Amino acid sequence: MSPPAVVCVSHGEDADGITCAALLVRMKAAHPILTNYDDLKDSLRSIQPPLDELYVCDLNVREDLAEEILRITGFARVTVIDHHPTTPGILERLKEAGAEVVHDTRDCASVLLYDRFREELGREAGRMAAFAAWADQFEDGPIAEALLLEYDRQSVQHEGLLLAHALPQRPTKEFRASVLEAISRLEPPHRTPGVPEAAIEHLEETATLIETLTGKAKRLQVLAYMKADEGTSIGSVAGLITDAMGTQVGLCYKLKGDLANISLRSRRGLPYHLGEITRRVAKGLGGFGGGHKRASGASIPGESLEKFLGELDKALATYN
Ligand SMILES: [Mn+2]
Repeated sequence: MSPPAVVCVSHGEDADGITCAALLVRMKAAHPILTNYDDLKDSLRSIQPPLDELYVCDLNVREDLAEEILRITGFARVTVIDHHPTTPGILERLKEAGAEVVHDTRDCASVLLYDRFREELGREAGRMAAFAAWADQFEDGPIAEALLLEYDRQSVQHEGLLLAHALPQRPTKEFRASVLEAISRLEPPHRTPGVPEAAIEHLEETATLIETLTGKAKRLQVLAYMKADEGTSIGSVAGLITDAMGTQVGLCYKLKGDLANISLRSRRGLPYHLGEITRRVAKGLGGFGGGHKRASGASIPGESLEKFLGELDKALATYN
């Protein structure tokens, strides 16, 4: 088998990243590599010549990853499409090395990708990007807002949310690959085998979880937090904590070796940028973190967890 001419490395854990990969499969017959932040460096390292084009989608380009991408610009055309807040200077360096960078923190990556390749992809592919906008909670982005006017709003919303609920329920390679393949054929998610069932299962788990969180989470001034139970996603639990506890911010963590992996979610309409605050507090404690306005994450030394909770809560409280 000859090596693929076009490769897409995309975030494989949610609808936004998978949709980016699917649209590139459709448009460029790209070979998709679905990855996460733990495997991303290895995924990029595996990319060797000969290659015509590389797309990196829905992935925050950190300093150490930029080096790998710069290496690849030496032998292939590179396009980065992302919406995560990025350390200043990194994207500029990629551009100087000849990479194309499509970056805007206001829209999801699928919508940015669709907007960039609108002509080639065509109107029906835009519907898939619109699903991703709902699933990724970027339906109010400037491009997404206009795009959503083009299609039946409620069916697009429902299809997008089917993906949002089904994907965390079936975190397997096989399921993600079948969703990717279906989107690349522009099939609405409700027709993809297993998607509606997984979504309903997830909703049931969510309802049960909200009922039990009330007794488990601990409340500080602005945030409430808890340790994750086995097998739950810290991101979704963090979001549900704000629901169950009525707090502005929810935090859920897992201990992995001597590290604490932390996920945070805030309600809409709050004045602060959760990603910025998370980054600052995590960095001060010898870890790293960051993310979006209402969703962020951090990885810090486990022994600093108590301190992290206190400092973060204080930083949030002084904003109010
Ligand atoms: Mn995204």
